[in-house]
Amino acid sequence: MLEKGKQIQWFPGHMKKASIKIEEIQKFLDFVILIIDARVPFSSYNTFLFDSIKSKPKLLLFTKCDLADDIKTNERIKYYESAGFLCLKIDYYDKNKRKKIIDKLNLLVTPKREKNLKRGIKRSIFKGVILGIPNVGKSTIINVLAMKSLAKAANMPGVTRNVNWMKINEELFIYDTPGILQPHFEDRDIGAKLALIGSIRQDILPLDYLYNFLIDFLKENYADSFRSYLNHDLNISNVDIINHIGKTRVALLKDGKVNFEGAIRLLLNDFKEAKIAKVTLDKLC
Ligand SMILES: Nc1nc2c(ncn2[C@@H]2O[C@H](COP(=O)(O)OP(=O)(O)OP(=O)(O)O)[C@@H](O)[C@H]2O)c(=O)[nH]1
Ligand SMILES: [Mg+2]
Repeated sequence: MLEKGKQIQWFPGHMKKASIKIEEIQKFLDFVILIIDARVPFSSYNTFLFDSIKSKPKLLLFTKCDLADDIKTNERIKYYESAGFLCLKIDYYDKNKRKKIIDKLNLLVTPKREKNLKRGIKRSIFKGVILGIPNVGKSTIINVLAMKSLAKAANMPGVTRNVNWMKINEELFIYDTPGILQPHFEDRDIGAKLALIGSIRQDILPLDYLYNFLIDFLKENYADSFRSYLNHDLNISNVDIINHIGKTRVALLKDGKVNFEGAIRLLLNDFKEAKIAKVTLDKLC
Protein backbone atom coordinates (compact mmCIF):
# COMPACT_ATOMS: atom_id res chain seq x y z
CA MET A 1 0.00 0.00 0.00
CA LEU A 2 1.09 3.56 -0.62
CA GLU A 3 1.66 5.33 2.68
CA LYS A 4 -0.62 8.29 3.30
CA GLY A 5 1.19 11.59 2.88
CA LYS A 6 3.98 10.02 0.82
CA GLN A 7 4.68 12.21 -2.21
CA ILE A 8 5.20 10.62 -5.58
CA GLN A 9 8.12 12.13 -7.45
CA TRP A 10 8.92 11.44 -11.04
CA PHE A 11 10.89 14.25 -12.55
CA PRO A 12 13.89 12.66 -14.27
CA GLY A 13 16.79 14.66 -15.70
CA HIS A 14 15.42 14.91 -19.24
CA MET A 15 12.24 16.61 -17.92
CA LYS A 16 14.28 19.15 -16.00
CA LYS A 17 16.48 19.79 -19.03
CA ALA A 18 13.43 20.21 -21.27
CA SER A 19 11.78 22.65 -18.82
CA ILE A 20 14.89 24.83 -18.92
CA LYS A 21 14.97 24.70 -22.74
CA ILE A 22 11.25 25.62 -22.93
CA GLU A 23 11.91 28.59 -20.68
CA GLU A 24 14.73 29.67 -23.04
CA ILE A 25 12.70 29.40 -26.28
CA GLN A 26 9.60 31.18 -24.90
CA LYS A 27 10.54 34.53 -26.34
CA PHE A 28 10.63 33.14 -29.91
CA LEU A 29 7.17 31.57 -29.76
CA ASP A 30 4.05 32.78 -31.55
CA PHE A 31 1.70 30.16 -30.05
CA VAL A 32 1.51 27.26 -27.62
CA ILE A 33 -0.43 24.00 -27.93
CA LEU A 34 -1.31 22.51 -24.54
CA ILE A 35 -2.32 18.87 -24.67
CA ILE A 36 -4.95 17.50 -22.32
CA ASP A 37 -5.76 13.79 -22.09
CA ALA A 38 -9.57 13.75 -22.10
CA ARG A 39 -9.62 10.88 -19.55
CA VAL A 40 -7.92 13.13 -16.98
CA PRO A 41 -8.84 16.66 -18.07
CA PHE A 42 -7.65 18.22 -14.80
CA SER A 43 -4.87 15.86 -13.70
CA SER A 44 -3.19 16.27 -17.12
CA TYR A 45 -3.28 20.07 -16.84
CA ASN A 46 0.31 20.58 -15.71
CA THR A 47 0.16 23.92 -13.91
CA PHE A 48 3.93 23.91 -13.38
CA LEU A 49 4.50 23.67 -17.14
CA PHE A 50 1.46 25.30 -18.75
CA ASP A 51 1.32 28.38 -16.56
CA SER A 52 5.07 28.95 -16.94
CA ILE A 53 4.42 30.16 -20.51
CA LYS A 54 3.06 33.63 -20.10
CA SER A 55 1.22 35.88 -22.53
CA LYS A 56 1.34 33.62 -25.61
CA PRO A 57 -1.77 32.64 -27.59
CA LYS A 58 -2.72 29.14 -26.40
CA LEU A 59 -4.76 26.26 -27.75
CA LEU A 60 -5.97 23.58 -25.34
CA LEU A 61 -6.15 20.40 -27.38
CA PHE A 62 -8.02 17.39 -25.99
CA THR A 63 -6.60 14.04 -27.14
CA LYS A 64 -7.67 10.44 -26.43
CA CYS A 65 -11.32 11.49 -26.60
CA ASP A 66 -12.11 8.12 -28.19
CA LEU A 67 -11.13 6.49 -24.85
CA ALA A 68 -12.96 8.98 -22.57
CA ASP A 69 -16.54 9.50 -21.45
CA ASP A 70 -17.94 11.74 -24.18
CA ILE A 71 -20.51 13.60 -22.08
CA LYS A 72 -17.86 14.36 -19.48
CA THR A 73 -15.36 15.48 -22.12
CA ASN A 74 -17.90 18.02 -23.41
CA GLU A 75 -18.60 19.26 -19.87
CA ARG A 76 -14.87 19.63 -19.13
CA ILE A 77 -14.34 21.53 -22.39
CA LYS A 78 -17.15 23.92 -21.45
CA TYR A 79 -15.45 24.42 -18.10
CA TYR A 80 -12.16 25.40 -19.75
CA GLU A 81 -13.91 27.57 -22.36
CA SER A 82 -15.69 29.48 -19.63
CA ALA A 83 -12.26 30.05 -18.06
CA GLY A 84 -11.22 31.72 -21.35
CA PHE A 85 -9.34 28.93 -23.13
CA LEU A 86 -9.56 28.27 -26.85
CA CYS A 87 -10.28 24.51 -26.92
CA LEU A 88 -10.39 21.76 -29.51
CA LYS A 89 -11.49 18.17 -29.08
CA ILE A 90 -9.63 15.77 -31.35
CA ASP A 91 -11.18 12.60 -32.62
CA TYR A 92 -8.27 10.29 -33.44
CA TYR A 93 -10.26 8.66 -36.25
CA ASP A 94 -11.53 11.90 -37.80
CA LYS A 95 -10.03 12.41 -41.28
CA ASN A 96 -10.51 16.17 -40.94
CA LYS A 97 -8.60 16.55 -37.68
CA ARG A 98 -5.57 18.17 -39.33
CA LYS A 99 -7.72 20.89 -40.88
CA LYS A 100 -9.50 21.48 -37.56
CA ILE A 101 -6.19 21.98 -35.76
CA ILE A 102 -4.78 24.22 -38.52
CA ASP A 103 -7.97 26.36 -38.42
CA LYS A 104 -7.51 26.92 -34.68
CA LEU A 105 -3.80 27.66 -35.08
CA ASN A 106 -4.69 30.20 -37.76
CA LEU A 107 -6.88 31.97 -35.21
CA LEU A 108 -3.89 32.17 -32.86
CA VAL A 109 -1.50 33.59 -35.45
CA THR A 110 -3.90 35.95 -37.27
CA PRO A 111 -2.80 39.07 -35.31
CA LYS A 112 0.85 38.46 -36.24
CA ARG A 113 -0.06 37.69 -39.86
CA GLU A 114 -2.06 40.94 -40.14
CA LYS A 115 0.68 42.95 -38.50
CA ASN A 116 3.22 41.52 -40.94
CA LEU A 117 0.97 42.19 -43.94
CA LYS A 118 0.65 45.83 -42.88
CA ARG A 119 4.44 46.00 -42.81
CA GLY A 120 4.59 44.50 -46.31
CA ILE A 121 5.70 41.04 -45.19
CA LYS A 122 3.63 38.66 -47.31
CA ARG A 123 5.03 35.35 -46.06
CA SER A 124 5.13 34.97 -42.31
CA ILE A 125 6.74 32.20 -40.31
CA PHE A 126 5.01 31.04 -37.13
CA LYS A 127 6.77 29.19 -34.36
CA GLY A 128 5.03 27.19 -31.68
CA VAL A 129 5.58 24.56 -29.04
CA ILE A 130 3.52 21.54 -28.03
CA LEU A 131 3.42 20.79 -24.32
CA GLY A 132 1.91 18.14 -22.09
CA ILE A 133 2.52 15.33 -19.66
CA PRO A 134 4.00 12.07 -21.05
CA ASN A 135 2.18 9.84 -23.54
CA VAL A 136 -0.78 12.16 -24.22
CA GLY A 137 -0.18 12.28 -27.98
CA LYS A 138 2.07 15.32 -28.51
CA SER A 139 4.29 13.71 -31.17
CA THR A 140 1.21 12.17 -32.80
CA ILE A 141 -0.26 15.66 -33.27
CA ILE A 142 3.03 16.83 -34.83
CA ASN A 143 2.81 13.92 -37.28
CA VAL A 144 -0.84 14.67 -38.05
CA LEU A 145 0.08 18.28 -38.83
CA ALA A 146 3.12 17.32 -40.90
CA MET A 147 1.21 14.48 -42.63
CA LYS A 148 4.23 12.23 -42.13
CA SER A 149 6.11 10.49 -39.33
CA LEU A 150 8.40 13.32 -38.32
CA ALA A 151 8.37 12.54 -34.61
CA LYS A 152 8.69 9.16 -32.92
CA ALA A 153 5.42 8.19 -31.21
CA ALA A 154 4.68 5.07 -29.17
CA ASN A 155 2.37 3.98 -26.39
CA MET A 156 4.67 4.39 -23.39
CA PRO A 157 5.71 7.41 -21.35
CA GLY A 158 9.04 9.09 -22.11
CA VAL A 159 9.39 8.40 -25.85
CA THR A 160 10.41 11.96 -26.80
CA ARG A 161 13.55 12.83 -24.81
CA ASN A 162 14.57 16.23 -26.21
CA VAL A 163 13.07 19.49 -27.39
CA ASN A 164 13.08 19.09 -31.19
CA TRP A 165 12.37 21.63 -33.89
CA MET A 166 9.83 20.25 -36.41
CA LYS A 167 9.14 21.88 -39.77
CA ILE A 168 5.44 21.31 -40.44
CA ASN A 169 5.31 23.32 -43.68
CA GLU A 170 6.80 26.49 -45.16
CA GLU A 171 5.13 28.73 -42.59
CA LEU A 172 4.71 26.53 -39.54
CA PHE A 173 7.42 25.30 -37.17
CA ILE A 174 6.63 23.48 -33.92
CA TYR A 175 8.90 22.28 -31.16
CA ASP A 176 8.04 18.74 -30.04
CA THR A 177 8.89 18.34 -26.36
CA PRO A 178 9.25 15.47 -23.91
CA GLY A 179 6.30 14.80 -21.62
CA ILE A 180 6.83 16.80 -18.44
CA LEU A 181 5.21 16.09 -15.09
CA GLN A 182 4.77 18.29 -12.06
CA PRO A 183 7.94 17.88 -9.96
CA HIS A 184 5.68 16.21 -7.37
CA PHE A 185 1.99 15.51 -6.88
CA GLU A 186 0.43 16.79 -3.68
CA ASP A 187 -2.66 14.70 -4.34
CA ARG A 188 -1.70 11.02 -4.46
CA ASP A 189 -4.81 10.18 -6.49
CA ILE A 190 -3.29 12.13 -9.40
CA GLY A 191 -0.37 9.69 -9.43
CA ALA A 192 -2.78 6.75 -9.59
CA LYS A 193 -4.78 8.31 -12.41
CA LEU A 194 -1.67 9.12 -14.45
CA ALA A 195 -0.38 5.57 -13.98
CA LEU A 196 -3.75 4.15 -15.05
CA ILE A 197 -3.78 6.10 -18.33
CA GLY A 198 -0.08 5.36 -19.02
CA SER A 199 1.44 8.78 -18.41
CA ILE A 200 3.69 7.45 -15.67
CA ARG A 201 5.09 3.95 -15.46
CA GLN A 202 2.78 1.68 -13.51
CA ASP A 203 5.69 0.14 -11.60
CA ILE A 204 6.28 3.46 -9.85
CA LEU A 205 3.22 2.76 -7.69
CA PRO A 206 2.33 -0.37 -5.71
CA LEU A 207 0.08 -2.63 -7.81
CA ASP A 208 -2.38 -3.19 -4.95
CA TYR A 209 -2.87 0.57 -4.61
CA LEU A 210 -3.54 0.88 -8.35
CA TYR A 211 -6.06 -1.93 -8.66
CA ASN A 212 -7.93 -0.90 -5.49
CA PHE A 213 -8.13 2.68 -6.73
CA LEU A 214 -9.43 1.55 -10.13
CA ILE A 215 -11.95 -1.00 -8.85
CA ASP A 216 -13.35 1.42 -6.23
CA PHE A 217 -13.70 4.09 -8.92
CA LEU A 218 -15.40 1.75 -11.40
CA LYS A 219 -17.79 0.38 -8.76
CA GLU A 220 -18.80 3.89 -7.83
CA ASN A 221 -18.95 5.53 -11.26
CA TYR A 222 -19.27 2.92 -14.01
CA ALA A 223 -20.99 0.03 -12.20
CA ASP A 224 -23.09 -1.23 -15.14
CA SER A 225 -20.20 -1.39 -17.58
CA PHE A 226 -17.92 -2.94 -14.96
CA ARG A 227 -20.55 -5.58 -14.12
CA SER A 228 -20.89 -6.50 -17.82
CA TYR A 229 -17.11 -6.61 -18.25
CA LEU A 230 -16.74 -8.95 -15.27
CA ASN A 231 -19.90 -10.88 -16.02
CA HIS A 232 -20.37 -10.92 -12.25
CA ASP A 233 -22.15 -8.79 -9.65
CA LEU A 234 -20.09 -6.22 -7.77
CA ASN A 235 -20.98 -7.25 -4.20
CA ILE A 236 -17.64 -8.96 -3.68
CA SER A 237 -14.34 -7.64 -2.35
CA ASN A 238 -11.71 -6.16 -4.68
CA VAL A 239 -9.46 -9.17 -4.02
CA ASP A 240 -12.30 -11.47 -5.09
CA ILE A 241 -12.80 -9.40 -8.24
CA ILE A 242 -9.15 -9.95 -9.14
CA ASN A 243 -9.49 -13.66 -8.30
CA HIS A 244 -12.57 -13.84 -10.52
CA ILE A 245 -10.67 -12.23 -13.43
CA GLY A 246 -7.77 -14.61 -12.74
CA LYS A 247 -10.00 -17.70 -12.79
CA THR A 248 -12.00 -16.72 -15.87
CA ARG A 249 -9.52 -14.87 -18.06
CA VAL A 250 -5.92 -15.71 -17.13
CA ALA A 251 -4.12 -19.07 -17.28
CA LEU A 252 -3.53 -20.61 -13.84
CA LEU A 253 0.01 -20.83 -12.48
CA LYS A 254 1.90 -24.13 -12.74
CA ASP A 255 0.90 -25.02 -9.17
CA GLY A 256 -2.79 -24.54 -10.07
CA LYS A 257 -3.13 -21.23 -8.20
CA VAL A 258 -4.70 -18.08 -9.64
CA ASN A 259 -2.18 -15.77 -11.36
CA PHE A 260 -3.15 -12.78 -9.20
CA GLU A 261 -0.60 -10.37 -10.65
CA GLY A 262 -1.44 -11.45 -14.21
CA ALA A 263 -5.12 -10.74 -13.47
CA ILE A 264 -4.30 -7.25 -12.15
CA ARG A 265 -2.23 -6.47 -15.24
CA LEU A 266 -5.03 -7.66 -17.52
CA LEU A 267 -7.52 -5.43 -15.71
CA LEU A 268 -5.21 -2.41 -15.92
CA ASN A 269 -4.54 -3.04 -19.59
CA ASP A 270 -8.22 -3.50 -20.44
CA PHE A 271 -8.92 -0.24 -18.63
CA LYS A 272 -6.22 1.59 -20.58
CA GLU A 273 -7.65 0.34 -23.85
CA ALA A 274 -11.20 1.36 -22.78
CA LYS A 275 -12.38 -2.26 -22.96
CA ILE A 276 -14.32 -1.81 -19.71
CA ALA A 277 -15.89 1.54 -20.56
CA LYS A 278 -14.97 4.94 -21.91
CA VAL A 279 -13.95 6.43 -18.60
CA THR A 280 -13.15 9.93 -17.37
CA LEU A 281 -11.29 9.75 -14.09
CA ASP A 282 -11.40 13.43 -13.05
CA LYS A 283 -14.54 14.82 -11.48
CA LEU A 284 -15.74 18.40 -11.95
CA CYS A 285 -15.18 20.22 -8.67
N1 LIG B 1 -6.65 5.98 -28.76
C1 LIG B 1 -5.87 7.06 -28.99
N2 LIG B 1 -4.54 6.92 -29.01
C2 LIG B 1 -3.80 8.02 -29.23
C3 LIG B 1 -4.34 9.30 -29.44
N3 LIG B 1 -3.33 10.19 -29.62
C4 LIG B 1 -2.20 9.47 -29.52
N4 LIG B 1 -2.46 8.17 -29.29
C5 LIG B 1 -1.51 7.09 -29.06
O1 LIG B 1 -0.90 7.36 -27.81
C6 LIG B 1 0.45 6.89 -27.79
C7 LIG B 1 1.38 8.00 -27.35
O2 LIG B 1 1.48 8.97 -28.38
P1 LIG B 1 2.73 9.94 -28.52
O3 LIG B 1 2.39 10.87 -29.63
O4 LIG B 1 4.00 9.18 -28.58
O5 LIG B 1 2.64 10.70 -27.12
P2 LIG B 1 3.65 11.81 -26.56
O6 LIG B 1 2.81 12.76 -25.80
O7 LIG B 1 4.48 12.36 -27.65
O8 LIG B 1 4.51 10.93 -25.56
P3 LIG B 1 5.98 11.25 -24.91
O9 LIG B 1 6.89 11.67 -26.00
O10 LIG B 1 6.36 9.92 -24.32
O11 LIG B 1 5.73 12.28 -23.88
C8 LIG B 1 0.73 6.38 -29.21
O12 LIG B 1 0.57 4.97 -29.20
C9 LIG B 1 -0.36 7.03 -30.05
O13 LIG B 1 -0.72 6.26 -31.18
C10 LIG B 1 -5.77 9.42 -29.40
O14 LIG B 1 -6.37 10.49 -29.55
N5 LIG B 1 -6.48 8.25 -29.17
MG1 LIG C 1 6.53 12.42 -27.89
